[in-house]
Amino acid sequence: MTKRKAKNPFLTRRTSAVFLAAILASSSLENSERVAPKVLWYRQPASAWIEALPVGNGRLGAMVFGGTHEELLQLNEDTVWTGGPYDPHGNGDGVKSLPEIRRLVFEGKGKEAEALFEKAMMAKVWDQAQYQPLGDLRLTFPGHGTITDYRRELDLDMAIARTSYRVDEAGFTREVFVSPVDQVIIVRLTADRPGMISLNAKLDGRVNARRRGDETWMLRSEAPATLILRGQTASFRGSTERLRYEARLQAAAEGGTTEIINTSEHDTLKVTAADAVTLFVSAATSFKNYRDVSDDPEAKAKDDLSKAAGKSFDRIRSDHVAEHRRLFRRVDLDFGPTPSSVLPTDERFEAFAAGTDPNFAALYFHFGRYLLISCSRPGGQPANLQGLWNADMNPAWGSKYTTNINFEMNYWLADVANLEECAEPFFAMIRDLAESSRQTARVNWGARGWMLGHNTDIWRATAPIHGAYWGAWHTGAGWLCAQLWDHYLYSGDRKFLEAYYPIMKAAVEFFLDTLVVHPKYGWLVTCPSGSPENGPGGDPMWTRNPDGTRNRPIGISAGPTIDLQIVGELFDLCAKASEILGVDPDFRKQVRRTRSQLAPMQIGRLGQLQEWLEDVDNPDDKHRHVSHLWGLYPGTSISPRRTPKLAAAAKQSLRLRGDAGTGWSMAWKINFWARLLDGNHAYEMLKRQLALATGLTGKGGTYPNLLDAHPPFQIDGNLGGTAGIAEMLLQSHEDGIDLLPALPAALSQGSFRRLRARGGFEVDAAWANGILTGTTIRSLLGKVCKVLYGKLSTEFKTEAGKVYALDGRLRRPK
Ligand code: FUC
Repeated sequence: MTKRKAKNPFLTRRTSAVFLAAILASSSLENSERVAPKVLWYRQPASAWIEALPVGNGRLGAMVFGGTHEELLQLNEDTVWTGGPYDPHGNGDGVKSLPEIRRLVFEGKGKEAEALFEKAMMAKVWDQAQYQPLGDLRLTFPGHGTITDYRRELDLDMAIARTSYRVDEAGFTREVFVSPVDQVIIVRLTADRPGMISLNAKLDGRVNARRRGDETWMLRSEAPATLILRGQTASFRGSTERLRYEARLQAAAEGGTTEIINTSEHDTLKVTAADAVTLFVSAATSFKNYRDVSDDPEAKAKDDLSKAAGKSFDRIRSDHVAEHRRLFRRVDLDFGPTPSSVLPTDERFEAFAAGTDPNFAALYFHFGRYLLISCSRPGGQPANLQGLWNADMNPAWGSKYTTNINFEMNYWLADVANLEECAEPFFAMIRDLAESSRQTARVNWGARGWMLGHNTDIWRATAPIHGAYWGAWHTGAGWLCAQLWDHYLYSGDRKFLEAYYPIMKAAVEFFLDTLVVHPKYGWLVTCPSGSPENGPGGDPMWTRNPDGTRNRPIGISAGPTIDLQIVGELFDLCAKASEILGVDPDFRKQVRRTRSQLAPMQIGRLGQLQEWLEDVDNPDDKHRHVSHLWGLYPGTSISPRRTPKLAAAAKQSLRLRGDAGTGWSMAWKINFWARLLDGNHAYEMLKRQLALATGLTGKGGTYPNLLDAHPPFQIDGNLGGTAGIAEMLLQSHEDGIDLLPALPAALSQGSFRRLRARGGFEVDAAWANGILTGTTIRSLLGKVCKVLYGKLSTEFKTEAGKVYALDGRLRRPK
């Protein structure tokens, strides 16, 4: 370890051996099972958000900076959004203009078609509500001098952020976690000698300086030693009611004195000379559901706080750790020890890039699981563009739900990483959207059923926004249904299928009512639609005019490839679901008949899979969306084994698009290459994704805190990248469990435990020198198990609950 330069206040005298011993000691203390410690750690506090560490219980979250003289926790609650329930629909004549919009599209008059779409179909306001920060908790520590032995870490296995350091002879430790059991944020401060903890704590709300919004907040205090932050978010045009929120901070000090200091500027909670202090933060809003904001934030926040304060700290902590581990410890994965594993997290990027620290990819995988567990739990809101963690009053893209890739990507890992509970908020949101979008289906399309464009917000708004280039695409409901169906394939949960079949059926009904015959080809197509955020010409068209306006291709089109894949797979899965459930035989026939009339995928002049019905792909188009490969991943209509020609064309499209990209785009490419069974190329994408991003450069990569850089930040890259690592090691969308289907040479050693496969199996596997050494398969549903490894395959009957071991040649030991 290098010594810190003198100007750095975080002096440290330890050697790397001591650090290693400390890590191993801490890991063996609480977790003897761990192969390599699942810890992010740093030698210095976070100087910016991209270095701070996220903690959360699905609903409440904090970014922890780990300062020594001052600590900052940026707070979030997942229902703090601008506005309130609103009707997003505009005054256009929607369905009346539909035939004319279609005529213009089919006649190649895209510009006119976009203009009419925007006049007839757009939302009242061409945007949606925004996700907002709750506020800040600031702690200052009077009397702290020079700091030594500083260490800051995020223990993924305990879901605890820890900061420790020495001031003179005294050692200080601070732990922060958000309990899913007790619904509070906990900050626990201790020292290794008595009477050493003195602090001032402040809560702060936010007001939007840039937009001069009408949000308000105020601070109050009440006995016993409680600070209260009470506020209301800005109205969003069209909403008649506004969201109210409240956060409460209370301290339980052991020894010393605790008081509230009231000044004209700010009420402060002051603790002096305590032996230890536990801070409790609770928070709640008036959100009941997307149509109702009549809840009582004060009562909820008080209740959570008083319940938690009545419990011992040790009990709160152990309940928290046990609940986190229930999910986190289900799965393990390791790519073998490397000397660099002991380095601070921000120093491992270099070794990973150099190829000497492949196990950094395992840490990234565990962090992805940790993030999903921390930002998406039953009863809460699903992970938005930033998961749960947003410190900005004007977050990029509103920190909303972008549904033409990002929202769906957030949940790709849920089943394979054995975290199906974490997808519950995703499923619940789908239920809401299947209700709220019926109006959009009716007023814009004159159709039954439900549909979804490229964006929604907490109020489940579904009228098209941004402009026709973005908003004309409308097959999001089909995509969501494909992920519902996939969950059924993993879980075999018939009740789930019964509950969601009506939603799948309603998504199909929308397309039965809106697909039209293409006048030139005679096939059924969607129209008007678009290939998400792209148009013929693609990226090279995005030039700027002297007056500052931007040129872009025309997006509106008929039957873009992604739509044909999504609608085709939706029809297939709905027909299968009706068969399994033994319902709707006539409807099933109609669905299958209509499906057979859909336009097929096309291979174009460059050998590429065409993005549109016409062969107009620009070979120089490097656009980050690769929507026409939806059928390769997450869809299943393109496969190197079943449809080799389409797979070869998909590969050519991917080559033309190039390897560059940011955030989620890179994560998607990892999954694409894994599905194309090219592990080395998938790993190349992972290397680009896991390259250190030190600032908001726009170049993508990963920040020092391991969050994904899609400047500023989007969680989809983390969660989709995690799914991509699993996809290299285990696939199950074809006929059976495919072991190590895209194993990169760089990950030639390793093992995983309890990844899930479709058909109801949990799979363990180990390999060395790039070759499988054995696998263990736990049958959950008692189905026949087919296993593939390279050219080897085997098939056997199973009993639910039983475990089956195979060697590296897929033989059952005698
Ligand atoms: C889509 C993407 C952007 C961004 C945004 C949230 O518009 O094209 O890159 O991820 O969603």
